[in-house]
Amino acid sequence: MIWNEEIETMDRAGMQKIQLERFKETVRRVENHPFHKERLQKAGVSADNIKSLEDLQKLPFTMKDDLRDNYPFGMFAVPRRDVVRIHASSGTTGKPTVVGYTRGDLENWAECIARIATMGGASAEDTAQIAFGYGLFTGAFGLHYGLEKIGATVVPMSSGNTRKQIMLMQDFESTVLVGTPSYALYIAEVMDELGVDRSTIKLKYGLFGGEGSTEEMRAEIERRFGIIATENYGLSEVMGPGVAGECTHKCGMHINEDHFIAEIINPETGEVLPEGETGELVLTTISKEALPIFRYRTRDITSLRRERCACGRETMRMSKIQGRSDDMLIIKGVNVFPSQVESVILGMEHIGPHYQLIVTKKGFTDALEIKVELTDGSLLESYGELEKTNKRIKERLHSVLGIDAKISLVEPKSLERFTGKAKRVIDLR
Ligand code: DLL
Repeated sequence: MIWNEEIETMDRAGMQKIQLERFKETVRRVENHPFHKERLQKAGVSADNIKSLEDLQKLPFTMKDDLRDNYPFGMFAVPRRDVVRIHASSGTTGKPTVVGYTRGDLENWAECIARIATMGGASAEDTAQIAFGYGLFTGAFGLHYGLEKIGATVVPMSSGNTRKQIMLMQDFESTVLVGTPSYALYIAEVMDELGVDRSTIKLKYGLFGGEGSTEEMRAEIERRFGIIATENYGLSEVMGPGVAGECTHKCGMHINEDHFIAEIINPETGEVLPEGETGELVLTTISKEALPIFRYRTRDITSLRRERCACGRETMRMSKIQGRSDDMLIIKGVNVFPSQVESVILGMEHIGPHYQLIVTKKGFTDALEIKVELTDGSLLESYGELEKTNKRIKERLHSVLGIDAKISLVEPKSLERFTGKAKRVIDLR
């Protein structure tokens, strides 16, 4: 099923026409906004002189700091009375990043999610249990209204309270689970602990996002629940979830291109890269009223491609996020993304899908320790087996990533579990 056939299967020329019109409209709306005015003038860009989508490249990037510097509402481009919702992303230090929505923005948001939910298999027949945290985070409210729009029965369970989560999943016969992949995995684990009979769980689809996950992690989640798991992507600064999502063919996330223009840049030089190359995703909103943003540097590393998908959609697709440019660890000069480590350890015998990376500095040298959870605690009693497992992980990491790491095999269920976004890297340098 395709939610918005006209838009999602529109040919390139048609889509680019919409993009150009909306880009111009967005520029027109902010030409007198203090933050944008100066930047547009400096770049020599005005709504009247934009000729093609390439003109976007004349504009400077917008960074997270721009939002922080204008805390809380300085980036809003409409009068406060027109803002009907506010969200914020927590951030690790200091003030949160605040984002706002007009009524029109909320309608577009629900539309974007309706498309993504439909792509991922959901329909009016489904009961969707939302296990993202409700609150300032965009995840829960974002998915909520889009799922309601398609007519699904929404269960606003929120994150946490895992036993109740499972009970309601059984009693309400939820067919769609919405949350982070790491929380899904945790729910599956608690189901096992409680000895829940799989036939009492009616789940068919999982709509997961908010954090990265590898194909190996997806396979594990699909196997444990017996569902089709798709992922979706977004970030609060440009909307929240709803930027892009996978269809059930699972070959890249379809970007809602009539609302966002995507570019890929070299994160070091800022140069725009040709299609297909891997780099940092940069997003421009072309329908947002309350908080329009030009060329927002997401820090997320991905690549874009355009071929028509087997599902019939023509929209540009982005590959799985390989990591965030600010998450990339440089260990003894080698670039390492936590997702690469996840790919290496998942699927290995005796090893569960839970791990933690600890980076330290000894003198001038970086050291990486990877704590990996065993699936079977009895292995801890067999020194020989432990050594063998340890050696296998070490060798595989070395051959795939070219780095040496200390591997610590730890007891089952001893590493932290997450009900929201997982934090798997501790950098103590
Ligand atoms: O996480 C929005 C969202 C909620 C998307 C629920 C999808 C589902 P923020 O809290 O602002 O917003 O965090 C945005 O999360 O820049 C990525 O680094 C990461 N992220 C989100 N989705 C994915 C994904 C929401 N599918 C940041 N894969 C982004 C990898 C993701 N990373």
